[in-house]
Amino acid sequence: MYRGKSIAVVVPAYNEEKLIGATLESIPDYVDRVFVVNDGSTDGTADIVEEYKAKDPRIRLINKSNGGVGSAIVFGYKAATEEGLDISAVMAGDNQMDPAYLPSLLDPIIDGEAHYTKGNRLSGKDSYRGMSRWRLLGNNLLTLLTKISSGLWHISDPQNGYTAIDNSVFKRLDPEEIFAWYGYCNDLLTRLNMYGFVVKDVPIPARYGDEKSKIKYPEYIYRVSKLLLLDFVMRISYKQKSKSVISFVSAAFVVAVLSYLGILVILGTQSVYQAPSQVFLFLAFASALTVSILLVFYLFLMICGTALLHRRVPKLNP
Ligand SMILES: Nc1nc2c(ncn2[C@@H]2O[C@H](COP(=O)(O)OP(=O)(O)OP(=O)(O)O)[C@@H](O)[C@H]2O)c(=O)[nH]1
Ligand SMILES: [Mg+2]
Repeated sequence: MYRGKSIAVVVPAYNEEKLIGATLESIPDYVDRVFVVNDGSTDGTADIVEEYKAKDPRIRLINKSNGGVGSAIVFGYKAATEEGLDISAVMAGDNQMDPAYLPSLLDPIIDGEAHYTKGNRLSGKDSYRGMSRWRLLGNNLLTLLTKISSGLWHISDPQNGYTAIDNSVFKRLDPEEIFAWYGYCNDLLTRLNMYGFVVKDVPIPARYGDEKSKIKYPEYIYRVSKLLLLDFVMRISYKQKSKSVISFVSAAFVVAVLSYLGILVILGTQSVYQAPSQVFLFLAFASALTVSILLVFYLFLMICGTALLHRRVPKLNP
């Protein structure tokens, strides 16, 4: 228990025989349950976890067929909610997450400031030390794209897997909808914002050691870019149902119509008011064109979104 709340740690592990032991040893005493999700490792990961399980009754090993890191984490979240634990944190099986920072992820949830917290390695110069230049560049680019996709403008380092979620919030999501592969963290951010849940960044420095990343970059770039685009459309389509978006679009439509009417009036009276008409004509035309382009873009998104939502209807459970 930590500050009166029961804590689960979900450990996704795929071929982590080298580092899974160190990861499990480092999990703090106040953690109530540890769910190691091993999906299809071909090395000795499962055997090592079994050894630790015999010594530490908090550990539960979940073996499943390989479905990607996202699906492994969702499996862990499901097990934790089924066992009635209050909060689930994620600590990867490659010992990249420093347990000393776990309280800073749990506190905002317990204090009612956030439903989901995540580490941020981009908060200052010292925090991204150890990250290669390419990774830093990629991370910054993904930060920008995820801000646009998810609408969470205050969030950086979306790829950070060191997170914690309020399990009462997880229960309300549709787990089958969450992206199964590496972009799961970006997808979860979009869904949480879409439903109005609060996400908070916690500065946590990067920790790199002997681990080997399993990410294959060409596949990663293709699949995650596609996901970010689909999530953007999904979010906008979902939000369009809200009153504020409908009134914003109606207001934009009125501005466009009035601007075009203004142009017609100016053209009609041009011979009388020759001098000022050029400026007004230009301003009215520019505003009408801008608003029209935005409206066309918006309608295009709506059409795509409607088609998309037939496949992936976002649901929020009561
Ligand atoms: N269960 C399961 N775990 C996975 C899978 N793919 C990756 N993982 C685990 O998820 C964690 C994170 O994966 P990494 O490949 O290290 O990716 P990352 O930590 O986001 O990126 P790096 O900074 O490059 O290490 C590791 O503990 C992996 O063992 C998978 O398909 N199934
Ligand atoms: Mg890693």
